[in-house]
Amino acid sequence: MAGRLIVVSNRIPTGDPSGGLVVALHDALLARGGTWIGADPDPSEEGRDRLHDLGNVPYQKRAFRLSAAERANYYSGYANSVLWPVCHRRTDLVEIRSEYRADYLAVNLRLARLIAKELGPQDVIWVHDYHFLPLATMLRSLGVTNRIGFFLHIPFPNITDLDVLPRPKDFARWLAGYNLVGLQTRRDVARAFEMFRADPRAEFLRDGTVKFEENIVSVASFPIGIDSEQIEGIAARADTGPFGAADPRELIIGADRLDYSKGLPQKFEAFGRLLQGRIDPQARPTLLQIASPSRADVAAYQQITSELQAISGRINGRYSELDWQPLRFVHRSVDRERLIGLMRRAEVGLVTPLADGMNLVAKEFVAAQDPEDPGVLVLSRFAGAAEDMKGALLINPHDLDETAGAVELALAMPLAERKCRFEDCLQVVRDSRISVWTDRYLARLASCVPTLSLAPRA
Ligand code: ADQ
Repeated sequence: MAGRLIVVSNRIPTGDPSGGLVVALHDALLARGGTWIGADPDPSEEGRDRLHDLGNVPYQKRAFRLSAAERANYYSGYANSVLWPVCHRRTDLVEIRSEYRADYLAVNLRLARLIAKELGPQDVIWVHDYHFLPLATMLRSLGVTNRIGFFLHIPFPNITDLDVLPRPKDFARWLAGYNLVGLQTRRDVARAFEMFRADPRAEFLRDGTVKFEENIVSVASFPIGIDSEQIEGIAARADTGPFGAADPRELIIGADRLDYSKGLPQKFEAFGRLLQGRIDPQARPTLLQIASPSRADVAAYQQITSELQAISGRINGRYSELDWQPLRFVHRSVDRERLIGLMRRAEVGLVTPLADGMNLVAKEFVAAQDPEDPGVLVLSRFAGAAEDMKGALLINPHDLDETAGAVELALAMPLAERKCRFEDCLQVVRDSRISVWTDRYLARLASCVPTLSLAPRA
């Protein structure tokens, strides 16, 4: 009989599960029983030697505590000021400090010890994202032979960017502690293989797995998705907008976490280009950019916020009329149903990341459309979602004219072509729906070669 499932993620949901990934993991835990482990949102020095019970659900939810210094060094520091920029091809933003790496390792080791204490022999561990890269090697060093899977939600780094890390060779060794490394796209898998090929400690086996010292790791792509049925349902009955009498004829929507990887300055500038070259000023296109606040304690995020305020001020100063503000930059989270309603109302979804693991907004925009009169998705080639979404208008977000041209094309696109592109995209969204993703990943993990022997390692 299959053992329990242990899910490890930085954030642990409190309250009722909502949102695709949270619900999918919740369902997997309900089906198998187990424990969801995440960081306690409130920093505290107390009780760091145990996991704290949170909430009453049919499976356990448990939190590990971080001190304020650990939160700064492990989370804002190594995870978000080193690994995040390295994986998103922004090595210019990497901030290296010895205490970041020291606390990243210390937090992971403490967590490994807490998990090892509670583990049953058949339990399967599923670790999520870059906050926990070394967790498997640490569990192995404590004698754990259970199946351990890892899923990286963000892009796999370019091999040359790994050299920016304080100890570049750690990356491959940490990943090799897992039985299965799941990545978002086939291109990510190709980059991971390139890293292993360049490493003398790694050997490719005939079945495509990688033998790394005493471990055997499988690497495969599992493109993450959304609960498309749920979003289609919400969109069909949603309130489509707060605009009232000022309802724009042409609405372009953007919704992103406010992050430098999302290409927001490029999006704003491309929209400025579109206004500049616009033949029909009567159409009054409006870009509504909703950007949820994120990681405000990291300097690079404060900088991007000021930059966006400056660009939107410049564009609005130049093109606004008494009754028309072309660029609306709303710096807050909005309620999910309202956001889906706005996506349905929009003629164009504009998604412009410079690097992105998948980008769920692109998939949500598609699922939210009215099948009888769908909007058009304009999507960066650098989002993982672009690998399969051939019905979108794919752009290079660095090329402002190309982006502006694609938005023009989308706004003028005849209904028949819009429908055809939408149907293509919707098929991709439905095929990659989140429940399929969870099942595929866990089935693959169950079929991986088990870890049989352990050699002590540093
Ligand atoms: P994110 O970088 O957070 O996720 P994304 O995949 O787009 O990026 O997911 C964002 C989620 O937040 C979406 O569900 C979206 O609707 C919601 N959202 C965005 N702006 C919002 C706003 N202003 N108000 C309310 N909700 C908002 C990381 C990786 C991605 C990967 C996902 C999942 O960076 O590449 O797709 O994990 O693996």
